[in-house]
Amino acid sequence: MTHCILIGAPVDEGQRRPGCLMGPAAYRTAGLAGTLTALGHSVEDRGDVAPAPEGGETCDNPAVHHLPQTIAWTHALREAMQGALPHGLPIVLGGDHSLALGTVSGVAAHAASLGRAQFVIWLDAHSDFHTVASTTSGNLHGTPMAYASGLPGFDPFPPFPAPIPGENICMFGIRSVDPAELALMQPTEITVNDMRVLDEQGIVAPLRAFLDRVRAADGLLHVSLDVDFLDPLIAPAVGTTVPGGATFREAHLVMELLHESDLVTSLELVELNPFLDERGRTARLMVDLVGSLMGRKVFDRPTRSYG
Ligand code: Z70
Ligand code: MN
Ligand code: MN
Ligand code: MN
Repeated sequence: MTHCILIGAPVDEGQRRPGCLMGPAAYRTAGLAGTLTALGHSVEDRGDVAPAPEGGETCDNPAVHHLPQTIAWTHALREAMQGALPHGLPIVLGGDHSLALGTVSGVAAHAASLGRAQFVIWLDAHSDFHTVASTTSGNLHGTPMAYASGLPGFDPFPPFPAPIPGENICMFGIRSVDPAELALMQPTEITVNDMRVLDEQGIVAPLRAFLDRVRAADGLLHVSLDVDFLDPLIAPAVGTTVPGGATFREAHLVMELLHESDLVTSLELVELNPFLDERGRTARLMVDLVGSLMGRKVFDRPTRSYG
């Protein structure tokens, strides 16, 4: 039994397609709390976070938009995460992916305070490895992994509390990387399981390999699930669809393996745009995936032999 702490993060400023701010309400409407309690977990809904006061920050890159608002969210979400982590499993209901600037700051600061290593699994079509200086779209949802890696080029932001080493970051589902991101990621030790890797090796072996490293290091594990990790045919409610994403079965399998690992210490659901959904199907799928991550099984008998 896990104490789940729901944190609404109605962040919409990190991209240009309005609607992600409705994400938290859609997850609640799709029955997230009931799904968790039905699995035997306790649920505490802390409501929606409000951004900190804006600071009027500016930067040299004219493409960047909503910088002060994004920094204001970063402060508030870092605090919300740090406040929740000692009490249970935070499940952040986004909100576009710029919210991870704050949530990952919070988990990294928490891990550092415990003297434990922080690991991140990034389930996304995109690497989100731009800096404030390198982004050409100006959409700051494309930056959180570079921030968490401690890259320079985030001057207007608070310094990232405890940069996460590349060896501790594992990406899955990657199929859209801008040239500048590629150049920034190349020298890092980040494991990038792009769709080529998943097609050739399947998703199980690379995921197991990473989870073994988290366990060996007694690390904390943050899972960031971007809707566009999934194929747009099953998850249409997202502003930036990229064909060739994870299937229904692959996504549930990832969640089931994460459950069995018992290593996940925080989770965020990002980029759902309910305004683009078809009768709530994407929101429901995301809730079902959380169900698998939290222990739902089709057939609950130890018939499988792993390892
Ligand atoms: C592109 C950019 C992005 C998410 C789109 C896309 C970034 N690399 N991230 N959707 N989650 O604009 O920087
Ligand atoms: Mn605006
Ligand atoms: Mn993303
Ligand atoms: Mn994405």
